[in-house]
Amino acid sequence: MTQGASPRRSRASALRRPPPSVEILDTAFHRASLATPHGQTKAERDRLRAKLKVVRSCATVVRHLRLEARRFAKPGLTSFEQALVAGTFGDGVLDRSLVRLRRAEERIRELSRSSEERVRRGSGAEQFGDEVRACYGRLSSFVREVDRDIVLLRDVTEFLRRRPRLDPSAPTLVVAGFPNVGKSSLVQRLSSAHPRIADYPFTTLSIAVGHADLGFDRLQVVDTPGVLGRTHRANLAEEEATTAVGKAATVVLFVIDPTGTSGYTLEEQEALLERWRAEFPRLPMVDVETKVDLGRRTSGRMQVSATTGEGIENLWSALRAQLEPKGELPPIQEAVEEAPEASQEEPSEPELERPPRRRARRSRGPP
Ligand SMILES: Nc1nc2c(ncn2[C@@H]2O[C@H](COP(=O)(O)OP(=O)(O)OP(=O)(O)O)[C@@H](O)[C@H]2O)c(=O)[nH]1
Ligand SMILES: [Mg+2]
Repeated sequence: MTQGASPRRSRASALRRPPPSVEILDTAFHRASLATPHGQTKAERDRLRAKLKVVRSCATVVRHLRLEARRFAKPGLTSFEQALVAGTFGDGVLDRSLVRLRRAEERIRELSRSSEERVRRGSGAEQFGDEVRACYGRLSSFVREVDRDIVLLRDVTEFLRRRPRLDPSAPTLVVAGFPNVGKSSLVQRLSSAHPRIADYPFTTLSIAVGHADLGFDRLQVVDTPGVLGRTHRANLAEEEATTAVGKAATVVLFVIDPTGTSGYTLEEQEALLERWRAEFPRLPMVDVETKVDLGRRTSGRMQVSATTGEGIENLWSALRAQLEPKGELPPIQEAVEEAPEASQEEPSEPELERPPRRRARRSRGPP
């Protein structure tokens, strides 16, 4: 299982590094210094050199700022990613940094325009030099003002890079429960994931995903860190798990270890299950007791063993019942109904001339 990047630790190490503005401005000024103006007279060349310095340095900085924010450009973060980031870095922190970066970009564009204009109207190498220096000075302060925002964006980008990208349109089973109860072992049984499994709490520190073929759909199976039943002072790993339950799950598989080997009592685990049921009333929650190979008991609840595979078929049936599409016709049904009409259409002239690959794709019906 992947270890979650601790934002606190990454922020501390970021403080030891030089601020991002140093590197960004170095690159911008270096690029600007490579300007080789052409012109008939020295005066023309001086003016053009000053103009190139102003425009290039500003453009390079804008490009850098855009790169820093590219992970958040359209289509943007999913609502689950937004909730994860808010839970870890604070509510609205990312948005505020993005706004400040956009404002800095606007100011730099304006600076570029006004400095270029002053160079156009000015005369003499000395005045050009003054304009360039003034522009560099303001550019430097604009970039320095967003140093903290750039560090934040880098931290968030790195944080998200270490988490799987969940497809928001695919059915998602979130496997959750107390620490050390056997969640990752079950995720391994149910999906393609190979999480880290160990006999101590908080082996899993951040979410991970595996996949399973439902026949009618591809299921995302999400492993989560353990959650202790406390209502306050949850650690970041616990918050991440709760966010996955609340924001990513189509169905939750709540894993209970009744054997005591996890170190947590049945009562505290059941209390968390009840709390979540009350908190997420419309979210289907399948509860299962695991480690049945260590001891059987009468509980009325489904019992499985991730170690021997006992009860896994039953568990799949219960999960399928929750995951199978209900109610409205799924989109595929509409496509089947529309298909005969579409196939009667005469292809137009240009379509007949299209390469075979294009035609083949058009004629392929729904599976
Ligand atoms: N006997 C037995 N042991 C199991 C079973 N499932 C898990 N275990 C053991 O329980 C311990 C914890 O398993 P994990 O799958 O890492 O539990 P987890 O809930 O993911 O733990 P955290 O990530 O720390 O929250 C490991 O030593 C597993 O080998 C089971 O069905 N039977
Ligand atoms: Mg685990």
